[in-house]
Amino acid sequence: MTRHEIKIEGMSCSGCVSAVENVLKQNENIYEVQVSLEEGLARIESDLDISDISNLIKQAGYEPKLN
Ligand SMILES: [Cu+2]
Repeated sequence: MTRHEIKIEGMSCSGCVSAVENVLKQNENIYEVQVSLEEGLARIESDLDISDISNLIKQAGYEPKLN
C-alpha cells in the first residue's frame, strides 16, 4: 500500500469534493481518501498506480496534476 498526494484542478465546492471522494471510495483497491477543497489536493492510500488513480479522478470530471 502506498500513500499518494495528488493535486486536482477544477474543484470549486463541497459537491466537487464529494464527487471525487465517491468515485475513489468505490474502488476496492483504494483504502483511504481525504480530499481538501482548500488545498485542491487528494490524499489517498491505495495499491493502485498513480496513473490508475488519475484516470478515476478524470472519470469524476476533474483534472489531476502530476508533477
Ligand atoms: Cu462543485
